[in-house]
Amino acid sequence: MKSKAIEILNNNWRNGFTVPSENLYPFQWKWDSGFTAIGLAHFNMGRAKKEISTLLDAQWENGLIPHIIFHTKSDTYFPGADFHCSNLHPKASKKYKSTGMSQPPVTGFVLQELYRISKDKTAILQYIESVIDKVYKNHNYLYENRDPKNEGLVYIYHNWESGTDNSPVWDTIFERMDSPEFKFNRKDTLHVDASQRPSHQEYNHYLQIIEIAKKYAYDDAKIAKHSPFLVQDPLFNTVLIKSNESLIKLYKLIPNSEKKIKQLKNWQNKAINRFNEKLYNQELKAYIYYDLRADKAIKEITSSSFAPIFAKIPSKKQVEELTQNLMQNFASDDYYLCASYNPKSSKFNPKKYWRGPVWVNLNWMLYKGLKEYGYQEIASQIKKDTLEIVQQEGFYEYFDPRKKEYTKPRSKAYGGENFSWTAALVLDLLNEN
Ligand code: 9WN
Repeated sequence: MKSKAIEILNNNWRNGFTVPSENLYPFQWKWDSGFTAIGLAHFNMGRAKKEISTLLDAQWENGLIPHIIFHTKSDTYFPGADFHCSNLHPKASKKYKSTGMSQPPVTGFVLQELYRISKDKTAILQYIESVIDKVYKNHNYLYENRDPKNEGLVYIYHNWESGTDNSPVWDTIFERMDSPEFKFNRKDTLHVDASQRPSHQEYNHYLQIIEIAKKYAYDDAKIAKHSPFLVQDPLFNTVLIKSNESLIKLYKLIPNSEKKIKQLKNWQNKAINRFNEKLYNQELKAYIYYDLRADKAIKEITSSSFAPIFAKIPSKKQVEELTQNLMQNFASDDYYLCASYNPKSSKFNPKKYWRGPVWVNLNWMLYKGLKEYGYQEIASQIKKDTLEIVQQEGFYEYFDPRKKEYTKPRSKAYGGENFSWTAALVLDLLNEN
């Protein structure tokens, strides 16, 4: 399994960065890049560093790190750079074409992972010193521009920023939108069966939000005022909090960092308090989402509802409730952990992208968090489930959570094949003692 994972990462390497999956995703994606670097670090630290440096090189002058960096031309993906027109923003990268949105800010905790994995702590710390301020600048951008009410929680303005693109959570937002019918050719469904991808109507909404952002030249304050999609997402905020914590730990190893540590701690305290106040739902015993445009909570349980375990956000009581919820509703004898959407809901679809399938990056985060809290048994089950489905089906993008499907001969793995973060994170799990 290890050698296959390395082979995939080698094949997906493109002279400076890794594509998530050949043809389906032919560019560099922000959170993919971070997860992939963790895998690369196990066999080629130079490449792991280069992956992160390339990503950070595309940072905008205002601190935003874009969700896609279009390094090369490719006609196998839509929408490309020509649709996004991110150069409408005066501080967009002049060097690279990119989207005008971001993705979960994984880079901070990824640097800490590189430090953990590296055998040469002096060399890796030297590297971290050379890039860490860019990551800090990215967090500063998020708190200064994505938190209009100064709550300590940042918003996302597009479902693609969440990374969990077509989660049923966004349905109520799209129902309120009156998006036009765009004329475009889907490219994703040339590579993957349409039953596993978002619908055409969903794409109309995705494109419409971008059109609105373009109308305001990707200005954050105007987006906050006018975007139909404006959400405090538990996963995005969890990742930011986890990365804050990592930056604090790493800056402690770097001289003259007191001011930044102080600022990070301020962000962190405020964020964790508000997160628990606003996003923990006592009745559902899970973290939920907040729709800032409608000014109300979206009470849905997804794998992101458990993600705060990764950043030590829940109290002991909350983590106990969360794990009970996870085991009762998402595990049982019938499902592999962890479905991306509540399997007991009528909208659960075990094949369709973020509406049900298991994703390895979410499993990896849950595994790490549960271990830290001392929930060794559940953590081990997540690791075992992850390795079992990949072993049986291959390094796919997402997997069917229904165990009984695995007794049948046809494929239970969906989306892109030879998927980079699946390979990278499996490699990390396999290299653990
Ligand atoms: C849009 C690259 C990305 C992941 C996302 C995943 C999918 C893109 C798409 O692929 O999204 O960003 O075109 O469907 O949902 O999490 O980063 O792997």
